[in-house]
Amino acid sequence: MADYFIGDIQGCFAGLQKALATVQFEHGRDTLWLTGDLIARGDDSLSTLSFLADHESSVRTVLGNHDLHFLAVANGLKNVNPKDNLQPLIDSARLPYFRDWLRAQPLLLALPDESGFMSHAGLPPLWSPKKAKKWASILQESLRSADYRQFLSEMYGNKPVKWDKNLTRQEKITFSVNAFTRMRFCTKSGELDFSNKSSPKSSEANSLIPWFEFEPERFDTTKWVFGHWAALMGETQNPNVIGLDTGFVWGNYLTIMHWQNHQKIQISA
Ligand SMILES: [Mn+2]
Repeated sequence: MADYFIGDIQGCFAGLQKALATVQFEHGRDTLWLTGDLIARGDDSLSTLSFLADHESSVRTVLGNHDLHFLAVANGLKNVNPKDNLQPLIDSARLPYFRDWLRAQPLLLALPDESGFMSHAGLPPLWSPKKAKKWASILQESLRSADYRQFLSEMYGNKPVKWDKNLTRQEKITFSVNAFTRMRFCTKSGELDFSNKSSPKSSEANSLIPWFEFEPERFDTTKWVFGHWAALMGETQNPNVIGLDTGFVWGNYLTIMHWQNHQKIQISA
C-alpha cells in the first residue's frame, strides 16, 4: 500500500500511463494523489479523464484552474480555447458524467499522514491552514450544489488581490478560487499577482516572492503539496513545501513521488 503523488498531467495520458507502469502502480492497493490540472493543453484529455474517473476508488485529486475552466466551458459559460485541445472531451457522449465527476472533487485535501495539505496552487498569504479548510469546504459545497452554474459564472475575477476579513462574501469566494487554483507570486505585503508565471530566480520576478515565502513559518509544522507552477521545476528550497508540476506538457518531465519513502521519479516527455 503506497501513496504516489503526481504533478499536473494536463491531458498527457501516455505520460500518466508510463509513470504508473514505472512504479508498478496497482489499483486497489495503491493510491494516486494528483495536484489538479488533470486536463487541457496535452494531447489526450478525454482518455486521461476517462481513466481517472473509471479508477476513482484509487484516485484522490484537487481541482486546478484548467479543471474549473473546463467546467465553465462544459456549461456554456466560457468558449473553448482551441489551444486547450478539449474538443474530443466536449464532444464525448460521457460529457455530463465527466462534468459531474469533476465538480465533485475538492479544492483541498489532507495529506495521507495528516501532516499537511495539498491544493493546486498553494496556501495564500494571511491564511492559516484552518482558513483554507473553511473556504475549500464552502467552494466544494457550491460546486456540488444544484445551482453550481451560478457559482461558476460568478467565480472569475482578478480582484480582490489581498485577503481581508471585511471583504464581501462574493469577494471572499473569488479570492479563494484564485488562491486555490491560480496564485504563484505575491508581494511582500501579501497581494496576489496573477500575471507573472516565471521562475523566482528570473529577473521578471522583480520584488515579488513565491506564496510559500510569505510567512514561511506557516509551513514549519504543516507540509504543503502543490502543482500549477511549471517554471518552478519543483524548487522551493523548503522540504515542507513540495512542488510537483515539472512541466511535462511543455516538454520537461512528470514527477511521481512515493509519499512513504520520499523518493521522486522523473518521467521525461
Ligand atoms: Mn494550473
